[in-house]
Amino acid sequence: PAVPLALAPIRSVADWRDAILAKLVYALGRDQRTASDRDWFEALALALRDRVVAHALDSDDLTRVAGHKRVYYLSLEFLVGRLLVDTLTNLDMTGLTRAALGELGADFERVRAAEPDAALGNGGLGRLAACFMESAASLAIPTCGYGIRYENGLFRQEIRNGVQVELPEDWLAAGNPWEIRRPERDCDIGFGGHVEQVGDDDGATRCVWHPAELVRAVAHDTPVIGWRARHANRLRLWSARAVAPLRLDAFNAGDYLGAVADDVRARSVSRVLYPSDTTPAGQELRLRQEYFFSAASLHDILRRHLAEGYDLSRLPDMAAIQLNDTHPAIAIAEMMRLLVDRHGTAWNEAWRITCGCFSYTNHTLLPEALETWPVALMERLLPRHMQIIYRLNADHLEAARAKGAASDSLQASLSMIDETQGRRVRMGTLAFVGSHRVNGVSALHTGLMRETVFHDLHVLHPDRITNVTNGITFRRWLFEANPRLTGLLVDVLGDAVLDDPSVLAGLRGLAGDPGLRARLIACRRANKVALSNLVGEQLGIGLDPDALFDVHVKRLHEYKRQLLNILEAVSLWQAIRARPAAGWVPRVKIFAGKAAASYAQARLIIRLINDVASVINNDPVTSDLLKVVFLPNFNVSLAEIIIPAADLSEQISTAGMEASGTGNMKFALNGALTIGTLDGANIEIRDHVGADNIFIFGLTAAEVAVRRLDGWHPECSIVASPALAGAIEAIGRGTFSPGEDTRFAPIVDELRRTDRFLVTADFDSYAEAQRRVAALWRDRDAWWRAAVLNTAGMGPFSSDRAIGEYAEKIWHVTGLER
Ligand code: 26Q
Repeated sequence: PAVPLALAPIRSVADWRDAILAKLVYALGRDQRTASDRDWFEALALALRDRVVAHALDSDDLTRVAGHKRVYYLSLEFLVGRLLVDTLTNLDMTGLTRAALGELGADFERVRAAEPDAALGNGGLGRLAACFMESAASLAIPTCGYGIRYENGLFRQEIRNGVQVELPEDWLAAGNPWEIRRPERDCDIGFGGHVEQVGDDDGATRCVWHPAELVRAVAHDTPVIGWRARHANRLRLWSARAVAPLRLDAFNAGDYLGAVADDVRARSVSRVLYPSDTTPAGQELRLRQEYFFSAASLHDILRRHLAEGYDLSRLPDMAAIQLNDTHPAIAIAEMMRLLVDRHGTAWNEAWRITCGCFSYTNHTLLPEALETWPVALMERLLPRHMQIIYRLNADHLEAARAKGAASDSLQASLSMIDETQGRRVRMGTLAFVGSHRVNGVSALHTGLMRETVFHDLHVLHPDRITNVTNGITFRRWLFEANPRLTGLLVDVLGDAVLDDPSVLAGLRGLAGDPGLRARLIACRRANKVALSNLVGEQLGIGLDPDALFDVHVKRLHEYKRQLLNILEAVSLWQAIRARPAAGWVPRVKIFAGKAAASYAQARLIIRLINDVASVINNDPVTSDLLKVVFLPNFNVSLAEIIIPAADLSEQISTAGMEASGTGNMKFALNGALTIGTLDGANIEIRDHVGADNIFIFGLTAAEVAVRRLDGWHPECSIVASPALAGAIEAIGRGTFSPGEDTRFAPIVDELRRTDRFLVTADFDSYAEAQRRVAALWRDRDAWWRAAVLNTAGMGPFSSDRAIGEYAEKIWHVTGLER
């Protein structure tokens, strides 16, 4: 390239200080003497963005010149959180920035806190996408993430009188200094209308779709810099607006609302993130979101491919397109439409190209969470895509018949159209059939995919399903969240631990080292003091940093069984009250997490936790021994404070229901011990940290399946367990809802009558595991030995390892060499 793209490195604090100040004055028009923390954050982010953008341009250029394959990660969610410290860490500019801000009279910690937390995701799936973006950049794999730039991300949670209240989160209110508008990348996306048949009518020949409505997709890029600034990628998020935002004729006639009505309707597409994780909403707006961003992204991918001078037949060599769950599965039909209708590609060749590019990650087996769309809705909103799906389905069922899957029941189960509850399109089947690889997110989950939901498709395509166990980026979840532990690890293991997670295994030989132990204890204690201060400020509850911090933070969902934990807390409280001097281990039970607004039972569990907390925390008999805390508004930034302060990590889902979990990895990496079921990645964590260093309890996935088949009754478990019966009875009698003993009736009834998530079945086993926890806690040496062995075993759970596996097994791409 003629222009040197990479900026000269910053050599001194003075240089960097002046660069930040220049942004404050010239880009923002603010005065140094009156600048707020937010102003400084913006100035700093803009100065950093210059440097990251330079890297991104450079990386892109290199990719193009080398003719290197690119990865496209399509995800309706990117739960990125704050980007400031992430960027500073990867550019190795944190120390410099502290000093520069100091010279400018600004405080680094307050500037850092002024950045809003970008919550464009619900939980695990969205955070996985964010970790993957960071790892792909760190491994120099040319990758572009595509998603929606929601105006309102996940709601802000307040707790009022124990009840969850949802408030809109306005993360863009003060502008977003990280992103760059890319008007030259905008494109128009159609909806509705009719299809003009050009050839014969089997759906396999060229058609012209005349949409009734167009929505403009507006591109915004956020550069993503990798570890040690090796490479930079971009996250391209689309926002929606009308093609003609203002109807002047209506405006001039005095119809001010009518003049902008089209724009309001168009903008609704990128207005808000669907806040229901795992329970599909089923509304038309969701399908519009899915198609809107899939179509804009594919348009962009094909445009780039053609602009770089390649033939469409070479697309599978140049582009790997990963579907993060079925949410973007409509992209498969859109790819066929673009190839066949727009570019005149023959049907079979178009299908070869499509399957060669696409792969699909499944994140759940819950039948109610597998997306299906009513055929009637698809026909109305995406008529050409519905035709294409019918034709793909006919080809697919014909191929199945040829392989012997000819019976009516097999054909019905394999079909892309579900005829059992009205006619609905099975997006999971479309994604499976149109992908060359389909992956689960943990070994157990992948096995269950083969055996259950995708069994028949798996028999048809036995090499398609593969496992890639999830991972987390150690930059954010260790280096940034826990600088104390990171410093200690570097002291003990050397700088190599920063670049190679397998170096962590070197800790194993030091598990009994008293010097290391003392330093680990000091570091954990400091993290616990920091969390205690936050709890004191936010809730006015005083915590003892020497108590065992027992932490359960994640989305509220019945299968994640926060209810099991709070029942055990109630029963523990009753036991302490009965024998206050029995030598109890002081414990703080910490909860945090959001419930989908429409999920009544999950909201009620939040209320129960808060109501139990107010009774227990005000009981003078138990006050030194047991506290219960519910921290409101769990998000990425709060997780970064909570996780390094945890002693015990609660991962207690009903076995077979948590596809992987990634919080489990974050805690164990930071040295918390896990109490958990044999579910998702817990199993692999046990294998790597050692069965003696994790508290496993409860039914296995196979035993859960048997129980459900046999039709067990929760009353048997309750009668057999006085501790459980006592806890349920206290809740039912209004101990935690004085004057309103029916408040928790839906919970008590569910436990006594159906107990779909086997809380009662696992209660005694869980309580027994908690006693093992307390026993080990008393043996300080043994506890810290186990803690060291947890951190030591977590190398394989780096998202660099996960991305390396995707690159090798699924995308067939390598890192870019410099
Ligand atoms: C679907 C349709 C309509 C509206 C919303 C949705 C929707 C949204 C989000 C469905 C599911 C989700 C999120 C799912 C999720 O976070 N799954 C988690 O993915 C993690 C990463 O693989 C796993 O570790 C977790 O086990 C899994 O629960």
